[in-house]
Amino acid sequence: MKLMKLGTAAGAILVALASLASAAELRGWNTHVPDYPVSVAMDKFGELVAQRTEGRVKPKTYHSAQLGEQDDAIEQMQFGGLDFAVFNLVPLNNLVPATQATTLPYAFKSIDHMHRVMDGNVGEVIGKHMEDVNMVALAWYDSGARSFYANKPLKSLADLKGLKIRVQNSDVNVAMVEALGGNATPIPFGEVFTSIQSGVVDGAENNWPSYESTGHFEVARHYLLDQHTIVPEVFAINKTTWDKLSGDDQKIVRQAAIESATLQRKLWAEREAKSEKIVRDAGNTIVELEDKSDFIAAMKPVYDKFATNAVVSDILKQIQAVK
Ligand code: GTR
Repeated sequence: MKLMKLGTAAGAILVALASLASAAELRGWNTHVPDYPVSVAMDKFGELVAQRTEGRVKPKTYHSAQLGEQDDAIEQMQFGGLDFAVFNLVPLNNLVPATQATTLPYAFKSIDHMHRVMDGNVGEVIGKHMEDVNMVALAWYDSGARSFYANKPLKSLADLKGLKIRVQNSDVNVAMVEALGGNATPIPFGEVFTSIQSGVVDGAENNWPSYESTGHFEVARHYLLDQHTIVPEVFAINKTTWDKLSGDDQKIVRQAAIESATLQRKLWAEREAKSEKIVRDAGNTIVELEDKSDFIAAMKPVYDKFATNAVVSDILKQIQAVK
């Protein structure tokens, strides 16, 4: 009644405020700095969803691990503290073993191969397994190929022997480094720079953009391009949040995530080239590991341990069957 007496403009403002308060504000987690391809694409997702739902759903991404490191974020996603996130699949390995098939060394032939695999049945199968931990997979982002770097010369695989290498928190990655004769230490992403600088570890492994954007390339100046893994990243939404959305809003949210992934893959290719240039211009020593056969042979115990269970071996077969 009172509303009627306030002029139309004031009434409209009140209605707008009321709908703002009821808009679903979704909290998104991201580990990267704001200009990173993942970050820009997640912001785009937020814009698209807010626009297309006319403000009913308003996603906001918190960059630079403001909401915690990846392992904490994975826990928060299961229990509802977060609504959406982009996760690298390696830190999901222990919780969702199906993801291990995509993070085993040399599982994918190339980045394009990884895209074809993840956009097809394998992406769906892994998505199903993620639902068991309250997450819905909406799209797959790129994170290039990962290689080792250290503050000591890395001219060949043999140079990794005896080095302390930071890995993401995954039993597969611990086993990979140990099979190469290194000592694996799981450390959160945000602590790797200081860990290398202070000598807690001798090196780590990552793709060009992360090697560059974190400044790791300034403290670990030897990069051995072995390209051991091509790890997909998942755009995931908390399943409870997802189930609360209307069917129409679910369609909008899924479509926006897919479009954000297309943008992310394009930005990724550009950023890879840019990061590589920055690192090369800084004078770092970059060695290409052309013959990967020793690396592949050394991975036998890793495959024996992780690729023999039914779920992982079935997904691996599907990956190999995709041309
Ligand atoms: C990056 C990845 C991050 C994080 C990081 C790490 O390439 O995009 O999500 O997993 O590697 O090494 O922890």
